[in-house]
Amino acid sequence: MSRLVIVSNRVADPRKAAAGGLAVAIKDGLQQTGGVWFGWSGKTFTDAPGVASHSGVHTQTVGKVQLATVDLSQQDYETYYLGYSNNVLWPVFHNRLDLAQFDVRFATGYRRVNQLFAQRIFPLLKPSDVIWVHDYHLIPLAAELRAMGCTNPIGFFLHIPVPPPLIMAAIPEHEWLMRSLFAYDLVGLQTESDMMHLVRYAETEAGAQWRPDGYLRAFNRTLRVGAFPIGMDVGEFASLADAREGLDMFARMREEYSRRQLLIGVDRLDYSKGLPQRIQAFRYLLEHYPENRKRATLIQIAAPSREDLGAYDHLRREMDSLCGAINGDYGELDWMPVRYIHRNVARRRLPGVYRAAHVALVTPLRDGMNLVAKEFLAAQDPADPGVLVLSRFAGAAEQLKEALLVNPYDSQGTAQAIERALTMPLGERIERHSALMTTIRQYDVHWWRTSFLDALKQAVAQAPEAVADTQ
Ligand code: GDG
Repeated sequence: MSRLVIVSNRVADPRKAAAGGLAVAIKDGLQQTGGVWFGWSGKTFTDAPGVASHSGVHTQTVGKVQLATVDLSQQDYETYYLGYSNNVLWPVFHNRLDLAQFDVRFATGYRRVNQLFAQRIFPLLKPSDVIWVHDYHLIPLAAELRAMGCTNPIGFFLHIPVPPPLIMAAIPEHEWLMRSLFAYDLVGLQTESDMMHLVRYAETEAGAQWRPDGYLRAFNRTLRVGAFPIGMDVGEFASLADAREGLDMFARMREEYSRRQLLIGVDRLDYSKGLPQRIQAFRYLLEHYPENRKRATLIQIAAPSREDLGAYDHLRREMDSLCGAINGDYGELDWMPVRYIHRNVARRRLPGVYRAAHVALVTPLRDGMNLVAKEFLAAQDPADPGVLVLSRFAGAAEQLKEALLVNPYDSQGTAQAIERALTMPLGERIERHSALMTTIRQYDVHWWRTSFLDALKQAVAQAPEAVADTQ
């Protein structure tokens, strides 16, 4: 059986309880076949940048898995990670051209780190290894590996959305990025609409031919493209919910909010998540449906994220101000509308918080998938479940059709949906929840991993020439 080599920006230690569903799924895949998980250590050093100055690979072995990491120079961290990954690709792919900072030094650093990764991974590879690269930090990695002579099967999964072609084309290096993608054998995206954006981009900007069986042909290469909506590990989350801390948390929340209806939001503090718009919609609810005053409380957990970036600092101040204003304007001595927590909450407590909530607000302005939506559903009591209010712009909306879908830019419409969720009869709640659970169980994270890897094998088995010949 081929070994699996996972490459991602960061590596999670699968032994740690804090690791989420994705780490669990990857660990399962790696444990089955044995393999390597490669990424940045999270550490930086201050020497001059450049390949020669980088220290070696740190390795440790966990069962059949080798964890391999490299440190980055401070300059590489600033240009590859903060600069190109999170100040160019993240905003543009989430349709936020206004926040993108195009700077040629960022692109240079991004390429340099992808080359560094390729140089460090290449000696670790065996001829029969299957390589699976994750996310926007590493788009050109396969091209760099191919340039060194790597002929292994290489798949890529993009965890974030693909923007419409004209938005993608605003990136000065978009042609290079696209050409780099064709060095993979398979590119996996979260949704059908992401897939169509990529195909339309490749057709119009690179003259690609799209075959209905899922292959794109351009740059003398054939690339298989598919939608593989990421799922969660329902079983892992259920056992977390049944563990002592999950149960304790649930009991404490239910007691604390016994006379209230609880709404929950759990997000990284990121401008893609629509947090200010969510507070505004909740404000609209209190203004126009006053029966919710002194009754509905929104707990918003906003885990700190990418705090070295200016846009995130701006968002933090905006949230402080909006939450302060809603509590100041509507709060009473014995009730505050919003409990805003700008801290990381331990993962083992999350299921208890989700389960105590009557409504979850998952209202990103744009999202690849959104696993919080699925976690909330998995944590519910099937006999008395809460209701999911979900943005139509989350990738999850393509799958979770029985949620109450909203346009997060529309405060009035979102407030109406929240009101509907808060007053939904038990029968309808059970019906919707049960249909949604069928979907998340069927398309869980194990389905995601195996269907991606099967498609990668199949894509490689179809030699490019053979595909081209059949055209
Ligand atoms: C990217 C894409 C795509 C959140 N707050 C805390 C906490 N979390 C956990 C949640 C969930 C995870 O973080 C967030 O996952 P999402 O999918 O919602 O969003 P991103 O972090 O933006 O992830 C996204 C995903 O990749 C996977 O492909 O779905 O679209 O943007 O698991 O529970 N966990 C803990 N404390 C917190 O305060 N422990």
